[in-house]
Parts: sequence; structure tokens; C-alpha cells
Amino acid sequence: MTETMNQTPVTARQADPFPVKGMHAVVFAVGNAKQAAHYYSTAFGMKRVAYSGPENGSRETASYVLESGGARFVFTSVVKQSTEHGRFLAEHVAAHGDGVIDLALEVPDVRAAYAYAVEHGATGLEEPHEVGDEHGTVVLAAVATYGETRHTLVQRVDYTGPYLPGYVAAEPVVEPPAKRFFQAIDHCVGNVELGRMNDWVGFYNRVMGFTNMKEFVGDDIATEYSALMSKVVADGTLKVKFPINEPAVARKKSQIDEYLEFYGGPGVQHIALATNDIVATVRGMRAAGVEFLDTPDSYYDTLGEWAGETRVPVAVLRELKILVDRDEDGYLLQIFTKPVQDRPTVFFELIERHGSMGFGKGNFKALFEAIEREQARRGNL
Ligand code: TYF
Ligand code: FE
Repeated sequence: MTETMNQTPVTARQADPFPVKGMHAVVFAVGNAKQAAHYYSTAFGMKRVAYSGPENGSRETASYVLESGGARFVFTSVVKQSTEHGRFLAEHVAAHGDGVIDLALEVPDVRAAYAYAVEHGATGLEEPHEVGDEHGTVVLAAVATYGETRHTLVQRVDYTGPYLPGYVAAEPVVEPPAKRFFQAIDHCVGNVELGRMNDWVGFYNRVMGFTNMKEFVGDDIATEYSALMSKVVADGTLKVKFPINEPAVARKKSQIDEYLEFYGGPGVQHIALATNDIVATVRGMRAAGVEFLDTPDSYYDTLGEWAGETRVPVAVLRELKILVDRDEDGYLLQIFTKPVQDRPTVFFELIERHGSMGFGKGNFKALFEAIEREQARRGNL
């Protein structure tokens, strides 16, 4: 008895094999980074903070860094291709349209993290190396994940610049909203091919020591509503959460199949953004022209019966088409944008959590009916 009690905490306190500090940035390769920076400034309320381009020594690419609280997006375009990197970006945009090339993670020790990942089966894309400028030094490395997506590992040694070496501070595109629309990246979702979800979950288990969260979408929900299967992996502190979706063989063409067809393979499906005032944020983003998925009125007719009291009156949830989910830990409010480019690929989620650490499983029926209405409008169902 005493022995067990002495041993258990030791196991529980075992050192995290792959400590992470959080998401460093979501990096997008796009056709026109200047206009993307404008859209995410005016429609998502983000603040441009840094820039790299021909004016400061980057002849090949232009990159804009935008922030909203702790959430950081980078938009990169090719100005004049001259190296392999430029070719990769140009071919990425040609093959996939605008999309995410990098879910960059900030880690305390890049060399240790990279060695652990590669030892456990990750494909190394960039060996650990130091980069510096007048603002200090960072250590960078990169490993491959699903599709053509990568995880750059970033360690800020003593770096005080606006983003990474090579970037200069930039003025906001427009004055950001008085109250920011969101303050963090809540989770980043990947779509992978049929039958590959468990492989990629295993990849994060092995390579990053991430563990599975309790919410998963299995066969039952998949065939009845969602046409997808999904599991979530997270780091030990739950700061980084990566749901992985695969298509389910259901009655209808899966929305994941539609993504894979139009993206041309696996990739990032949606980025969820944490807000503490989803009502103000949805009002602000709708006013700026962002399109959200519709939810039928009938969803709100029965909402009170199962969702219980929430911070926001049902009438306001109904007006703005915000979804609610509740579990034993609390509730969450969420809403999904329509795809933000012409291809039916990448979209965003806004999420306001009140205790719940779930992902909105209770909304799958309503949510996936809405997604299928959009799929049908595109002729892909
Ligand atoms: O991240 C999640 O798992 C939730 C649920 O197309 C979800 O946001 C999964 C797939 C999808 C939309 C939402
Ligand atoms: Fe989500």
C-alpha cells in the first residue's frame, strides 16, 4: 500500500518528453499576402506587427505578421522566385490554393525537441540552427507532419524582435478594434486520408509525446451525422490541441473528401480562435463581411431544454447563429466561418469556453447539416 502510494506520484511527475510553450504561429502560403494581411486586419481585427520583403532584404518573398493577443498568423507570398524555398511556396499555392504550411511551436529547447522527434520517427526538414539579428538569437528546426504541412520548432534564446530575425516592425494596416476579436489559438485541425487518422494520432503520441483527449468522434456519429471520424491529441499542458479528422464512408460524400479533393491532399482544415466575447466578435466580423455557417431556427427552439443557462440569452445566440455545447465540466459557445477562399478548404472557428474542454460534439448534427447544405450549393454532394 505504502509502496504504491510512493510510486504513483513519481510516474505522474515523469518529465514531459516534449515540452512545448504553445503555438508560435500559423503560417499561410497565399497568392497575395498583401491583400491577405488587409483581410485579416479589417475582417478578423488582427494587428500587423512585422514584415519581411524586398524593402528589407528579402528579394524572394513578402511576409506579413499579424497578431490578436497571443494568436499570431503569418502570410507569405512569392515576389520573385529564386530559390528552392520560393519554388516550394509557389508550388504549394498552385497545388493547394491559399493554405497553412506551418503550425509552428514554441519550445524551450529546440535541439532536444528535434532530437526526440526524429528519434521517434519524425521526418526532419531542417536541422536545428541558430538565426540572429540585432534583436537577438533564436534556434529553429522543422519536422514534417501530414501532407505538405510542417512544424517549425522555435526557441527564443534572447530574442526581443517583433517576430523572427529578418523581420522588421510594421505599422497596423488599420486601427485594430478597441476590443480584440480573439486572444489565442485554441486548436488547429488537420484533415488526413481515409484510414490514416490513427496513424497520425500515433505520430503525435510517439513523436511529441502528445496524449489523446477524451472527445473523439467514432463510427456511430460518423455514419449518422458527421461523415468524419476525429480524435484529438494535446501536449501535457493542453496549450496545443490538434484534432485529426478522416473521412467516414457514410451515405453522402464526406466534407473531408471534399476538402481533400479541392486542397489536393491532407492539410489544415480549420483554426479555432479563443474569444471571451463571442457575441461582440461575431457582430464585428459579420459587419466586416465574414460569412458564417447558418444554423436552422429549430436548433434554438429546443436549446434551453438541454443547454441550460449560458452567459448569452438564447435570442442573441439565435440571431447570430452561435452554437452551444455542454458537458460535465461546463459549456462552450462556438461558430464556424464558411471557407475563407474560393476553394472549399480552410475555415475558422470562434470558441468561447466556460469550463468545457470539448470541441462541440453535441453540435455535430446541426453543424454537419449546415456544412452539407453548403456542399450541396457547391455541387459537391
Ligand atoms: O475541432 C473540432 O473537432 C470541432 C468539430 O468540419 C469539427 O470543431 C470537426 C470537423 C469540422 C467542423 C467541426
Ligand atoms: Fe474545432
